[in-house]
Amino acid sequence: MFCEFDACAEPRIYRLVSQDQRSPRDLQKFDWATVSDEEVFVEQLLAAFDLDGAIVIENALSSVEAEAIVEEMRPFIDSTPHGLHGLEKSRRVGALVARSRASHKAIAHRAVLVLCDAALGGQYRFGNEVRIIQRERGQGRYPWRLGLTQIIDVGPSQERQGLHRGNGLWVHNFAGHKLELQIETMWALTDFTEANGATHVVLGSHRWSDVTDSDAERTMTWYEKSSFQTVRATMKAGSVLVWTGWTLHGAGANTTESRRVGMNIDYSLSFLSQEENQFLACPPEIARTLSDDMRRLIGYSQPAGALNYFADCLPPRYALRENYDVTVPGSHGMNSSKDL
Ligand SMILES: O=C(O)CCC(=O)C(=O)O
Repeated sequence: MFCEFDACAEPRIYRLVSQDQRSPRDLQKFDWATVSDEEVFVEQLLAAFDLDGAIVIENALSSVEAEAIVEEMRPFIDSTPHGLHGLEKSRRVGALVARSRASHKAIAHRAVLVLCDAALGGQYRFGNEVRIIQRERGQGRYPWRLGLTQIIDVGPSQERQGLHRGNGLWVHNFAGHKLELQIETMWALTDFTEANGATHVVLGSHRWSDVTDSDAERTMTWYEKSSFQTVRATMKAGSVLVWTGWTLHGAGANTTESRRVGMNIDYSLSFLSQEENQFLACPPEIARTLSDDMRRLIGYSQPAGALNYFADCLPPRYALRENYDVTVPGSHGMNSSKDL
């Protein structure tokens, strides 16, 4: 997702890269259906992800599971106007956690969560730069959580989206900070082809000087439609493209008569704002029906120190208690701090 609010409206300028930084390679694809040794698989995923800033995991869901998500979301998709976010022939529909139980398998998919945990929790690319309060530099793990859930339904005649980096979202310019801020995914819920708008990705762009060096000479906008060489995330329904918040990417043009339905699920560091407010998208009355893991993943947790408490210094799980009412004194049921 790219940011669309005023604070980010001014184009950010970045350096044109030389031709030799543009990669002629294709996306590296991994088949989840054939994994026998998960540890080796994850090592390979991480190595490719580190090199290219994007990978595809095939068969992460079955086509039936992908279809079930579309089916559950169909009434919401069909009642959403086109163009709400600026792309005229597309529809974007969120709140997947609350609206589609079938989406939960994708949102909490083991392969994706393991990658997120290494990239965001462990900052495996920048480990020595980890600066956690009251820890030695390079020590500890950053908390992370779900940041966005969104069906991206690209209709016929939709033009290509400008190339951009997800990390343009955060208002603060993090270029040069050596921090992985978010991991983005695009699930193919229908087959993605070059003709129907498979996502464009610029391999290796997460390592360009405009993101690694905040003082790099800047001559190019993040959002500019550019001539950078891209690869296309063509994939069967049930596969998922995973990329870093620093990787240049954008939806392709749809020149077919059918719709390209994808599901964009992003994960970000817990001390950054969620792009899609999960507490509104999945309010307590729905969140309390979810598993503990899903509750934590969407943010009903106090991941570190005081971060994310509410009301009377309460951890968010209190908001999920059946009888809790923030306007009723004492409904937290605590007599002493030991009850927390
Ligand atoms: O739909 C796609 O393939 C990519 C969408 C995207 O990158 C975005 O909106 O930020």
